[in-house]
Amino acid sequence: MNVDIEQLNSDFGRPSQLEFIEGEGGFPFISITNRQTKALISIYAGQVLSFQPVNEAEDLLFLSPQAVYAESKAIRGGIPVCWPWFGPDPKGLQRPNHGFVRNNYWLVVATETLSDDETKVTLMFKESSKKERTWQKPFTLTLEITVGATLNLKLTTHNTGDNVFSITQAFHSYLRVGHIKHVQILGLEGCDYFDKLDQGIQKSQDGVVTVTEEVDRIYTDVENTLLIVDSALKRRIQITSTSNKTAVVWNPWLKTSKKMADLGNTDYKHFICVEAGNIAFDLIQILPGDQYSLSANFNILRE
Ligand code: TA6
Repeated sequence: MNVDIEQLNSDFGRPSQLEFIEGEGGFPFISITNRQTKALISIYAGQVLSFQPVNEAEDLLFLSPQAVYAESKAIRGGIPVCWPWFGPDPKGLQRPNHGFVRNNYWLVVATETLSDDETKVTLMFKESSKKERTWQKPFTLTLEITVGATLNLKLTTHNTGDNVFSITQAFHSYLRVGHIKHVQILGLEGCDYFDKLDQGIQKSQDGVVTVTEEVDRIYTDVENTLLIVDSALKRRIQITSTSNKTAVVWNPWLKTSKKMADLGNTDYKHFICVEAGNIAFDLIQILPGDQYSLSANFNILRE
């Protein structure tokens, strides 16, 4: 797709806060700098790639140095949006894992300077944006990204057709950590989870989550606040979400990382995916004319 960076800047640029630039692979990126934070967003995939408050030495997010920036591919890292299904194609039609909006272009519909401290970008994904022809439900999908002292995402699905449809979805956030062995995830204690690495068997979380091997779990009936305690970077990441009952914890560890061309063999030590979403049985039905919003706020707390 041919995107005119100059035109984007003239239509949506925000002097001294927001600029469109040519990013990796020629993709148009949105570069934001305000009094609180620096951030980078890819219009392709509608994906936040970087968010770094001014007083933070490290980014909130992990972005793979080996990420591939090419049409039809997903970008490894940041916060991919999984929609309208999470995980493998629910119909087994071999459509892409995690849906089709993380590997297509979105549209910029608005940018706002909320204050010297806060900048907002609104992206939209419409039926016409997709190459996917097998999911024929009339919809619009809006992603509002607010970049300030914290990062706020709101994903709204609008059913513009005459028939009900169902979705699963998630913010597949790759959170940067100092070292995976010094990470604890708080807020999932006592929750049940489906262990995707053990035939989807349902298990119960005993105590806080620590990661010492590959994990891929769908936690159910989760609290809306999760805390990732990183004693190596001496910080905590608080995720506060609304409208979701499920969350995923994923780390590929060494063996699976080795099979992934867009991830270095030892990168798994430096991120944990903690993903707020409506996943598996947390299927969301949207009636004609109705809309549904999933939100997540990411806040770095200093020890
Ligand atoms: O969120 C966890 C997960 O669904 C895992 O099963 C794992 O495969 C991961 O996402 C990455 O998926 P991707 O399609 O981006 O390679």
